[in-house]
Amino acid sequence: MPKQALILIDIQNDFLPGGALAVPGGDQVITVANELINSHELVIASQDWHPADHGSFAANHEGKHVYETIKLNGLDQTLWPVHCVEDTQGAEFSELLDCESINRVFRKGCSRDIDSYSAFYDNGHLQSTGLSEWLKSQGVTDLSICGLATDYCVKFSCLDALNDGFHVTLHLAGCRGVNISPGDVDQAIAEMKAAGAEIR
Ligand code: VGL
Ligand code: ZN
Repeated sequence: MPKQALILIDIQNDFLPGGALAVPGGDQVITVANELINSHELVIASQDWHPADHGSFAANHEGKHVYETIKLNGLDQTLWPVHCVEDTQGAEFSELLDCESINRVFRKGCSRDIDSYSAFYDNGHLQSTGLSEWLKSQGVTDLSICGLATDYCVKFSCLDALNDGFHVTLHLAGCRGVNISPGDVDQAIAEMKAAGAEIR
């Protein structure tokens, strides 16, 4: 028997207009997310949750700028503005999101020395957040995914979900991307589709 769950990726204040790492049109995903919440019995949310000294922040690397790429413990790392610092308002879910209906939250990016775009594994695939194991323990087979940002956390979450054997439907109306380079979002969608995601 198939069993469905909804995964809301990083619908947090810092990724919304006015936030530290605002995704263009990011606020437009909220109504779509709330509709999807209404049509799913099991709802999971990921939360980008960084210590203030996180290695993905340009401010923590002297002379480095936002959007530059560095090596962080051997991995390519894009540098970001300080965002989603643990226990700050920017890390909280939007107050417009129907958070009462979220069954479980999985946090990621909590270790200083490695980033975690995916809600499932860090960028080095060294550590699991526990999400995959938990979904399997609940008998979940099919995932609906929406949130922020299409070309980072949504993409890597989708790819990991497919890799772990889940059937994935990506809800495009509930996603927005950063597009540091024009075309990044389109390329991310193509990658998810090629990996087996159903695009809706
Ligand atoms: C994200 C960049 C840095 C995301 C998180 O949620 O897509 N992007 N941290
Ligand atoms: Zn982050």
